[in-house]
Amino acid sequence: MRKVSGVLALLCAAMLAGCGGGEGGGAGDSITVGFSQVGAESEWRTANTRSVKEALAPPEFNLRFSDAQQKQENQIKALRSFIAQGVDVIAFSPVVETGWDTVLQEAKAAGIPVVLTDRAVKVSDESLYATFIGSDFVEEGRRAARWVIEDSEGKPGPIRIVELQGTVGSAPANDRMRGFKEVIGEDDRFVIVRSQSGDFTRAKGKEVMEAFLKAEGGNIDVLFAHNDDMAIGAIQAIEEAGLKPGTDIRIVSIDGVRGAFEAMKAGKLNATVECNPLLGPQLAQLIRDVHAGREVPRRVVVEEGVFTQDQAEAELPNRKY
Ligand code: GYE
Repeated sequence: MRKVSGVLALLCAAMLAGCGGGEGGGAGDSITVGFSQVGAESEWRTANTRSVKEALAPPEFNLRFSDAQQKQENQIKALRSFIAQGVDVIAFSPVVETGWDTVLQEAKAAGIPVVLTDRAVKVSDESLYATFIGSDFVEEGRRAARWVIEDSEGKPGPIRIVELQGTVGSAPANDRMRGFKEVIGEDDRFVIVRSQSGDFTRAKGKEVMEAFLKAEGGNIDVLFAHNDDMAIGAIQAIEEAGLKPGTDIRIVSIDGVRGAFEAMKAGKLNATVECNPLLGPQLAQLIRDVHAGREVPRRVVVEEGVFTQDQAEAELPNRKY
């Protein structure tokens, strides 16, 4: 099916005809893309949405954007509606990893190629999507753990860690947890005493941290948060409990958004592992390629690093998200 639509796309291009999105498609020869976004849960997501919208702009693209508000059922509905509209390409960032087989089979049967962006899926048949562009979340978890180990040099055990997980069942929560555990488990001074989801939001991060503090008292050495927003929420909870975030409790999170750099500058967050949300331009290129029937790599990994407090002030003006 994909091959057929690729050939058709090439034919159309050769004829300079306006293939657009077929009946439901856009004007002229623009590529109609149905994009289903996770939601607006974090600073990362806001930057990602902006980047996608900027890159998939007219006249080249005709973007149909849908916000799933962190609910898989909304995403499935959006994908079905894109299929019904006969868009040229579907792109989406799946809120959770499993439960996509049926709707992706429907897209395949309709000859609409699917590009995954940001988060991965677990499906029985790999041919259900053309390519996946996103970060290596397992490696991000490992990086956070390596920072914790470095930061704890010379300290005796037990070093008590609490973990704020991302959305239950999401690729970044599953993978960051796995990468972190893998590395931290190599040093027996460390114990993860509590681990719970804060759904990648500030409000939930604060709420769950309050519960951690209540349960553990002052007996927490390190906080590992799966994203900066939850860390920022937790920082508030720590301050309200009369403790000093960044000092009494050492904190590392993931994303590297502006809010994290500001918190580091203020001495309240210790380190952030970069996760680049500016996927728009690379996504646009993959969509062009897939639409034209060109070969694309199965997996495109985004390059990123780690930043610490001492770098925050100098790096802040360079941050683009
Ligand atoms: O880390 C978090 C967002 O999927 C990589 O989702 C993304 C994650 C990101 O809500 O802030």
